[in-house]
Amino acid sequence: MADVEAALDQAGLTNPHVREYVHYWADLTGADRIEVVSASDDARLAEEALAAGELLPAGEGLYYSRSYHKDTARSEERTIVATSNPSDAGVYNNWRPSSEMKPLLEGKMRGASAGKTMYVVPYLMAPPGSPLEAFAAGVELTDSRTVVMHMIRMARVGIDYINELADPNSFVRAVHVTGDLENLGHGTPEDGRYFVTVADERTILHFGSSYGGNALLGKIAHGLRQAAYDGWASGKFLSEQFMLLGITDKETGKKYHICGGFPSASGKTNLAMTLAPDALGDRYYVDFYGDDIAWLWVDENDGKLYGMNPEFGVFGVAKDTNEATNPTALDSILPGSGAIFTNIAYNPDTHEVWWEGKTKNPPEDVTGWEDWKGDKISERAEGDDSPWAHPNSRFTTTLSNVPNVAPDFNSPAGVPIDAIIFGGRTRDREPLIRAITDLAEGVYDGLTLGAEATFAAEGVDGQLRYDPMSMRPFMSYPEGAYAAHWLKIIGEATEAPLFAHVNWFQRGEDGHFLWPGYRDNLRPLLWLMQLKAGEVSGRQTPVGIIPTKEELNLEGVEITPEDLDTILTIDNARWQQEIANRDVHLSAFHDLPEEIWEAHRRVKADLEADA
Ligand code: OXD
Ligand code: MN
Repeated sequence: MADVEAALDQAGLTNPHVREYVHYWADLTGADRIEVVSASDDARLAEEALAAGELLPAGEGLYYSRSYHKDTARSEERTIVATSNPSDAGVYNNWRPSSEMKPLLEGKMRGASAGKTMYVVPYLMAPPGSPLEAFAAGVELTDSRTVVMHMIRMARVGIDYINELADPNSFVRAVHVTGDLENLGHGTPEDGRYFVTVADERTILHFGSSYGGNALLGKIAHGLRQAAYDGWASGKFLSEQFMLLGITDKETGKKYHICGGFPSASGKTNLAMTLAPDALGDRYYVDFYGDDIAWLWVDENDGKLYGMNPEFGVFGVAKDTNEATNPTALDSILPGSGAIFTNIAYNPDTHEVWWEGKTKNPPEDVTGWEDWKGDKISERAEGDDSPWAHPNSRFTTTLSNVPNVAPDFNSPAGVPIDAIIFGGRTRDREPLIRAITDLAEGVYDGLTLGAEATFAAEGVDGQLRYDPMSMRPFMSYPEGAYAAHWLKIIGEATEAPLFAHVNWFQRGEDGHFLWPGYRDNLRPLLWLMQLKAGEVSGRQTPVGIIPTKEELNLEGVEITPEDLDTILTIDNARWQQEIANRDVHLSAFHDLPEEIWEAHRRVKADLEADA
């Protein structure tokens, strides 16, 4: 049994509530040793992890890890939000009573860390001094050293964050126990994995995974699910799966901040880290703030809407990250950056790494190369063309490694938000950009965000898999209340942000993408800022304002006049089909505010009138 007192004393951990919490879980999980961690322990932890074979060297100051082969992604079916109030149940939050979940999780975790070290990871999901700091502190207990190293990159980690809390009892209790990964019955009726956020007790209990999305509890479980619940319960803020970037017009000196949500595989990280297209680089500069989470609030003094990224790092999908799609991401994982790669292909002889899309073709000489499972490429059966890297393989790096990280990314004040964008992924119907000036219509647009099914098995062709505000897997309270909370928070701002819906993915009949995408995606955003500044007026349509051809800055873009017409046109018939689908989608949410239904009816009527 661990000597908890001695470990906490030695680390100087004085917060009595944290001490009590560590005691409780050390006893319950049966961990052999307790170690309190700060970011400054990283180099030692890395040495230990390399010596233990948990990490492998991937170049100077770079690390490679593999997770268990059935443990490579977030598991939405095993993720639960529990509270003591049945009316907290929504459509997506997979609500269960906490009276059922807590004993179940305690049962699974009892004795499950025997023989292991329990690391105590005090963290802050906010720049220190943030007005939302009271919601940002947490202490993750984990029995995995690689999880600790990921946490050090993804959150601000250190003992001072919890010793010096204004309210010493106000921190998220986040317990992670890996479990016996090979015997958890993944995907069977006896599946033993449970990822539970006990939201009204600010307690997170995750059992049965060591993969990032399930195990780095500061990020999704706290940073999104718990924070969304806290934001609603306190009435103070929103927590959304949003990227956040800044655009500076060097000519005028004006700076704009845009945040927004994109369903997965819709290019959110690439947009967040984008650079200005070459032709516009002399005039515009793009600052990176965050690629995955934004907390939004209205400042009590100036009444403006502010946003900040609560994270400290990037846990990015590696697949298709390359010089063309995301050069800044590549620069953030160079030797010396401390980046950790997970589940990509690895060469133990040369310490090189590779993933699909890093280069056009995989390394020609396959000597030494292993796929993400550790199987030798040279020993693959004839015709085996399965990916070398897992499609959800990742790189983990700190924000400060990103070359265009905003100079004020760590500022406690956050940044004023000029626009909120939603990015769908649809092969037709959705124009390049449509701006929405009305708050309820903007929120309605976010609630009807989605991506089209990528292959037949996932859904019906042309029909969206709705992903409201890109929060479907992270919703922690009912959708009707969620919409009302959005209307309340944004409605309190003295200057409403502009909303917009963007789509980079329209295709021609032969399947080609109509818009070049990537760095050129900055162009519609520049138009949006001009619209906000009253410099352009666009063309009003039933579903928002779209740019005229003349208004979009297309200097240096290769696009045919026909393709440009298509991405700046509203296909009324397809839109009316979509409206019928939205009727069904929105009807599933109880207590949806009347303003949202009104917006829906207004858009529907306008489309009918315009047909
Ligand atoms: C996610 C992530 O799963 O950000 O969305 O990792
Ligand atoms: Mn995400």
